[in-house]
Order: sequence, then C-alpha cells, then structure tokens
Amino acid sequence: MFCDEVKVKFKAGNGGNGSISYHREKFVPRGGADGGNGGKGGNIILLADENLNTLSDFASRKQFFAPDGEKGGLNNCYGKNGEDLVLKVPVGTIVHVDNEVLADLVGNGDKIVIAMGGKGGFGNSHFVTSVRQTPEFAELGEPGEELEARLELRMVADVGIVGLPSCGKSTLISRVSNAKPKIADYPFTTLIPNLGVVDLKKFGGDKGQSFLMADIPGLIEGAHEGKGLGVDFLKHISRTGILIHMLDGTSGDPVNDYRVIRKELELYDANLIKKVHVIIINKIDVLDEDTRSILKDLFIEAYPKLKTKLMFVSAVSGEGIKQLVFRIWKELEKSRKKLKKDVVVVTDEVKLYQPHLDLDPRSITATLEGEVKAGCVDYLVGQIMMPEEKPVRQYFKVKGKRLEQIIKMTDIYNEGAVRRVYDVFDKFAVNKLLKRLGAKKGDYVNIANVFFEFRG
Ligand SMILES: Nc1nc2c(ncn2[C@@H]2O[C@H](COP(=O)(O)OP(=O)(O)OP(=O)(O)O)[C@@H](O)[C@H]2O)c(=O)[nH]1
Ligand SMILES: [Mg+2]
Repeated sequence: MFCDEVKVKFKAGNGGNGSISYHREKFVPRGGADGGNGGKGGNIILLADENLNTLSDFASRKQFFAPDGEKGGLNNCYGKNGEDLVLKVPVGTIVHVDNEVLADLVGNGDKIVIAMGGKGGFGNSHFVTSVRQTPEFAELGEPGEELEARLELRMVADVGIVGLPSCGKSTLISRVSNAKPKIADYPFTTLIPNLGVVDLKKFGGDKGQSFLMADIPGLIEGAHEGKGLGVDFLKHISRTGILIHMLDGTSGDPVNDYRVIRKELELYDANLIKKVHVIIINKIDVLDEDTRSILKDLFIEAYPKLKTKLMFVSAVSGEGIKQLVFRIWKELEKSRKKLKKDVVVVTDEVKLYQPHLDLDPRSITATLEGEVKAGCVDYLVGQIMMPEEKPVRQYFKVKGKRLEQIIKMTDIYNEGAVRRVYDVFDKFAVNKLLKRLGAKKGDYVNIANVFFEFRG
C-alpha cells in the first residue's frame, strides 16, 4: 500500500513521580528524606530512512505512545527512564504541526524529536535544605508532550521521469536502476511512485557515482482536472533536481504528446518545465532510420530551442541508455555546483530539531487578563483571604517554559509542595514582574491553568 499523507497523534512518555520516603534504620529514630527522582518519559523521534517509500505504517496505526518513566524509589533510587520510541519515515517526509512546517526530513538519517518525554519529578531528598530537613513533598513527573501532526511525503529523488501512460517509464527505471516496477502494455500499470538507485559503475562509471531516480504514474490530458490518476503524484517530482520527459516514438504523434504533458506540468507548477533537462524518444528499436530522422525534424521544427535536449533511446534493447545515464549525471553535477554557489551555509550535520532549546526556558512573561469576582475561580491554591471590602480581584497570567513545567510537576494538594512554588516565584522574579504590572495582595495568578494567590 502506498500512502503519502496521514494525520498521526503522538504522545511522549510522562516523567515518573519523585518519591517521598525517609531513611529507616534500627536505632536511628528520625532518618532524613531519601525519596529518589522519577525517570524521564520516552521521547518520540522520527527518523528518515532511505529504505522506506511509504507512510502506510502510520495510516494503519494512527496513534503512537512512548513509555513513561518509572517513579523514584526508596533510598535515593532513581526511577528508570522510559525508552525513546524511534519511528522510521521515508526520506522526504515533511512534518506539519498546527499548519506550520516543523521539519523536512530530506536526508537519510535526518531526525526530529516530535514529542518530548516529560521530565522525571525530583524526590523529596532533592528538597532538603538547612531549614527544611525532612521535606514532605516530591515533584510529580512532567506530562509527556502530546500533539497531532500531519506527515506528508514528497520523495526526494535526483531525477524524475514524466510521460504519458505506456511510453516506457517503468521499463527505463527497471533497466537502469535496482527498482522492480510492474511493466505492461496497458495504461496506468504504475499506480504508485517507484524509486530506484542508478549505479553508474554498471555503465562503466566510477565507484560511488550514483543517483536516485523516480518513476511516477502516467499523466494524460486533463490530469490537472483529475483525469486519469490526476496530478497528485507530481508532488513527488516537485523536489527532484532534474526531470526526464519521455515520449513514445511509436505513438503516431510524439510532438503532440510532448505538448500535452508540457501543458499539464505547466498548469500544475510552471517551475517543473524549467526542470526538464532531457527529452527522450523511446522505443526506437522498432523505428527504422528514416522514421527516427523524420521524428527528429518534426520535433525540432516545433521546438527549435529544445534541439540539444532531445535524445533517442530504447529501454528494451538498451540503445542510447548509457549515453542517457551519463548525460543525466553531467546535468546533476552541473546543478549541484550551482546549488553550492547559491547556498551560503552548507552543513553535513544531522539536523536534530529540539523545540525546547529554542527559547531561554527560564524567561517569563506576564499579562493582566482582567478582573474576576473573588471566589469564582475553581482551582485555588493556598490560603485565600476574602475581605468583604475587596470582592473583585485582578487576574494575571504568567507564562514561561521552566516555570510552567514546575507548576505541572507540583502536587497542588500538598502544602509543602505549594510552599516550594512560592519560593520558585521569588527565584524567577515572578512577584517583581507582577508588582510592576500593578498586582495587589490577593490577586489571582494563573500559571499553566493552576491558580495561585499573589502574596506580594
Ligand atoms: N519495443 C519497445 N517496447 C517498449 C520499450 N519500452 C517499453 N516498452 C513497452 O511498452 C509497454 C509499456 O511499458 P511501461 O514501462 O509499463 O510503461 P509506463 O510508461 O511505465 O506505463 P504506465 O505505468 O502505465 O504509465 C510495455 O509493454 C513495454 O514492454 C522500448 O524501448 N521498446
Ligand atoms: Mg509504469
């Protein structure tokens, strides 16, 4: 099955809770806190693999979960980390989240952390200070990231072949590469794109000279309106460096065939025309010398500028194929050199996208959201005094990666844990910022959907 677009849900593992425990030993009446930290939740990673050419594994299973981290143990024992879940995708997979492109995995081995596992919670031993010898709280594990992404596959081949059905595209790719597509004399034999590696060594070239070729289903007049198999597959050659436009020398009117496909390409994306570097007339094994030369003249008469792009081949007998392969190689080298000139920064590093590292995680922002009647907020934490003379309070929202993470990891039903949050406010200068915005004692502060009282 072939699938080039799919919506998938990802849920990374939750961090394990930190543990609350105390050292116990014979004859030692009150041991210190020794609750260990929880383990980190597993990440979900997408890894581009050149051996795949479809997203169908994702279409049949639309949800993926990474394992949670284990909770911390007694005696300062750490909880085990949840293992990362590595999902292989075909090279050329574009990852869309909220209508934005999060990553474009164009190289073999490119990877992205699509959902980050939650941090493990600190055990109570982490919170021991000189004034807090036996903390009675620990952090909860952070929830793992959860999101829906749209995966779209746009194959990244060096060369693509376009043409009418039955002109011999699949025969060509099966002759020059390792691809094994179905070949038959009826139209639309090819229903999904085929990818193959062309190794020039087989044609007398040097070791290591190779390129990737894509064969897509045949196009017909009106494809842009959905006729035949439509133009959906053209997206798979929209990223190829160069295109081969193949014509059937036995069709009766190859010049008109050329015009038809050229128009369809143009209607889909005018840039595709610029990518056509070679026009090949196939099946010359059944054409005599005279017919070949008439065809050549007719073509050049209609398209004089394309004279140098025209080549005659037979995918079946092999005539002209070696010249074609080396011609494509030369064209690819030219376009690679051009690319090098155009691109200023070239890195060979594996791209690893980590959204969490983008911003300084400790920075915070605060906004005054409005006023609320005291008592109408559901999740109040801490002791709220509700003086009669001040029934309306201001309501602030504070945002910040690390701060929100701490809140999410706080057991809000545990007094000690909440007290620690107020210490954290001091550390992150939350109070200072709120004061500057005009906060008064008793106002509400919303962080990660938990409400706190502003204590000044
Ligand atoms: N005589 C001759 N026949 C050829 C040549 N190349 C392909 N054919 C024949 O043409 C027919 C169609 O070939 P395919 O390779 O399946 O054509 P295609 O362009 O992939 O067709 P679709 O997948 O339907 O778009 C088959 O019967 C092939 O054997 C050639 O060079 N000479
Ligand atoms: Mg085919």
